[in-house]
Amino acid sequence: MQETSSSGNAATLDVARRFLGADTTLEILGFGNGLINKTFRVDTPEGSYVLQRINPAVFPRPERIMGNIARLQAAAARHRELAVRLPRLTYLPDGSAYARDADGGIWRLMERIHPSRVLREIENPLQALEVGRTLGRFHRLAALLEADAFEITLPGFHHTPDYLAALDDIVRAGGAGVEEAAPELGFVEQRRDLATALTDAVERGLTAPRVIHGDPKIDNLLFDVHSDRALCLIDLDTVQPGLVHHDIGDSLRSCCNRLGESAGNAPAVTFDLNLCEAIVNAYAQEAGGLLDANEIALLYPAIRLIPFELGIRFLADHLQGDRYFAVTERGQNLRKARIQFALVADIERKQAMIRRVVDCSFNHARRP
Ligand code: GN1
Ligand code: MG
Repeated sequence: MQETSSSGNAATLDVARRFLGADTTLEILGFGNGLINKTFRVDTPEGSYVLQRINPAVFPRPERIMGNIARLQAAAARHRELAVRLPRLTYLPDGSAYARDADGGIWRLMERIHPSRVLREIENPLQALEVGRTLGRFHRLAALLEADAFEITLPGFHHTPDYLAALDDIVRAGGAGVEEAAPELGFVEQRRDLATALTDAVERGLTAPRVIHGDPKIDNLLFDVHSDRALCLIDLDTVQPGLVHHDIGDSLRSCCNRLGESAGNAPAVTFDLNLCEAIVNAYAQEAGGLLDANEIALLYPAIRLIPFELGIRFLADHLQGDRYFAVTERGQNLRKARIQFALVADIERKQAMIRRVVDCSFNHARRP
């Protein structure tokens, strides 16, 4: 997470004091690069925290998030051998894990994992290995839990056909921007079938929901400041039942695009096979045993699908006037959509090699 300069307002201060005590000296700063929630850093003489207002327009039942995080934390505590670190929550004096503000918004206060750093891009193979290892560990812990015991925090999240249907509706309604986006809409049109790759697989019983992270992009993995070791996956809002394929696809679409999600120039975007190999290898070493042959066969489709889905989400949001993903200027979500689609195109070019990486990694990991 990177610090920004905006400071907290009176309401933010009030909420922070409810968690930390009315007399605590504290300093509040804007914090992080998240696109959905409002995030602040709160420093007190005793410690440093992350304070977040969960975006109620995105998460219809934000209190459910806190229940899921508590369940995951309890599991991490029961299974210390897996050494999955999660940010600790601070509770209100009445034992509640969240505070409600005058507008009904929900806030939470968490430990700031410090010192730590966020990588702008993966710098070496060891860091890539850490990405795969950390996600694999997280999935091993999550696999010990009943997916049904976890609440849905974000209905329809990673349900690609719904995102495609929403885009279709927007296009059908017409409006400014649709014409300009013709090349991107054409790109989507040519790949319409891809949207159902994972939902169909679930219907056919080829894979099933487990507890997942939901958003394991590179910004959500904290690294040690002195070494290449990963410390902790953060941003647990989307911990809910989903497919491990969603997480693996999301991690790879984020980490293997070295130019990042906002790269200025879509044609230059590529999917880095070496990074993919290191991440998938480490993941398979850690969690390969969780996936059966059908699920392994679904990994390439998932790696192609998740950037496609995110591209559709960015594109739809652009056409709707940037209501969901925060932007600093008009056109940003369209450019981000182009970048995701450029990534999809490169993944398609590298299909045979990606499939080979997946097969070798998982076969190797499963050999006794
Ligand atoms: C959003 O808010 P943030 O930055 O953690 C989004 C993810 C996207 C990501 C793209 C709840 O995550 O699905 O992959 O942006 N989260 C939600 O950067 O929609
Ligand atoms: Mg998030």
